[in-house]
Amino acid sequence: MPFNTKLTRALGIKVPIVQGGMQWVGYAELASAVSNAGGLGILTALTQPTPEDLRKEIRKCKTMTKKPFGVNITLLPSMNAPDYGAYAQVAIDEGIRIVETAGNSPGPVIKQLKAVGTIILHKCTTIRHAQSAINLGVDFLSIDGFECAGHVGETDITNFILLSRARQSLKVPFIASGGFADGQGLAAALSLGAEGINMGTRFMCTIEAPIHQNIKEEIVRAQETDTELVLRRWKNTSRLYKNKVTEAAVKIEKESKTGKFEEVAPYVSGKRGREVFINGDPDYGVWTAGQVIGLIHDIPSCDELVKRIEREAEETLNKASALIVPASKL
Ligand code: FMN
Repeated sequence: MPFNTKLTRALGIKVPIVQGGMQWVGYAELASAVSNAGGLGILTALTQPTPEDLRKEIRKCKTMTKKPFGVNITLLPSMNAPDYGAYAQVAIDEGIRIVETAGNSPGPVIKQLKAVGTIILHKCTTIRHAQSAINLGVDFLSIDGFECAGHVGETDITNFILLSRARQSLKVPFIASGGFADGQGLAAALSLGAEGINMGTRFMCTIEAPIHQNIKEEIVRAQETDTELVLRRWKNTSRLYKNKVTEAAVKIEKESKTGKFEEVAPYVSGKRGREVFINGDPDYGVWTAGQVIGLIHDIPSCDELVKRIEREAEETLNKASALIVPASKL
């Protein structure tokens, strides 16, 4: 039976599963496959070198799916910040109705998008940030627990607490992000009050994810202990796949007398991280992955994966409700 949540209704999707924006992974191939499977696929704006390239990618994605898909705009601290407004304008001009925002000071971009009625899913790792985003008028929060891949924030609160805090205190619907890979997880998220889930690492390990096969096989081999937190010293903590490069970066982070970011910068270079996905060498640079990596044991198509999660979630919720029996049957 189909799911019917605030998320599925607002986005016009069948299954309450969002594929989170992923730098160097969120191309049309993956986003269209997730949307065709009944979830929400998302293109990552900043994976495209310019706003015009994003326009081309959106047009390409439209040829690959007739279903809704979204665009992620991530605002990160940077010396030479990209022109976020121009990326957002391209999304608007191309008729994108759903945008996932993440990062610092999203106010101006959210204002620009809301002015034309775009549905905004905003990612946050604390309830305080969620409340600020609500004041900006976002439609859904995407609550990112400490288990998640990428920017985990600085408070280290896992989803078991964070989701219930969201349920208790937020006036806007939310989805659960970080640590989800199966239908049992979706059922748990719905039970905690979420309207759906967001997955990153799990979607990297699908047939359609446009990354090297070796990296997908590395994900299948990896365990939940194989991620590492980097850049905590600079309050920009990222959960990355633990490899030779993250180990070297963390060593410098711990031992540096100066605490200058320049010392660690070459190790965490985004360019080398991108190369990992192209050349398939997991030790070539840093790449993002969540603790959920320990729950991933195969490389299915997006369609197979989404159908499986849907089926497992339904079975799990049915099994759970069968645990409640009339007192007369005990
Ligand atoms: N989130 C963003 O908002 N912007 C990004 O550019 C971004 N890049 C990511 C790249 C990779 C390879 C991965 C795995 C995740 C990335 N994320 C990014 C986070 C995901 O959108 C999602 O929130 C996260 O993966 C959820 O945790 P999970 O991996 O446990 O499912």
